Amino acid sequence: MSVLDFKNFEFRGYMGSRRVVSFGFRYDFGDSKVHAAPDIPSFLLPLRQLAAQFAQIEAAALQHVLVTEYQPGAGIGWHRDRPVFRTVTGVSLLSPCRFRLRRRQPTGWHRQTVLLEPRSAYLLRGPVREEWEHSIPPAESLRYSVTFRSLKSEA
Ligand SMILES: O=C(O)CCC(=O)C(=O)O
Repeated sequence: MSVLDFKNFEFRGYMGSRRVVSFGFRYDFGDSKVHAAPDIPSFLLPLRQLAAQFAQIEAAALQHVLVTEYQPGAGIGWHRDRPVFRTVTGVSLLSPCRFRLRRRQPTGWHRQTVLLEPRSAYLLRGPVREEWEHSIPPAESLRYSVTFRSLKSEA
């Protein structure tokens, strides 16, 4: 059995309510750079393979893996993923969540919500990646996500 070494998500001194663990690379909000992280554990490689097939990308290109734990009440605020990353594909586990999207329009925010059922996957690429922001409201029950990212610095 593998035990993941979750740490509270920290953003420039602010502690988020979710807990995260990174593999391959980790993003440091202090210097806005990616740094080496522990190797992707073998039990996550089959999931990375599936995510890569879903995203139609080589599995090896998904070099950054982030496992996030959302205890009840934990969510994630509006953001776009950092520009160092290219493709973002995620797998949603254990409980459903509302994946909210918004994009600024001259007349106000254009909003969409996608219901992510447990074991479903999503892909952020193109306008939904570059132009739309996303957020997840506080979880009602325990949820995990596994997000896989490729780096822009790679081919
Ligand atoms: O939990 C999720 O599926 C989304 C995670 C996310 O938006 C992020 O890590 O930037």
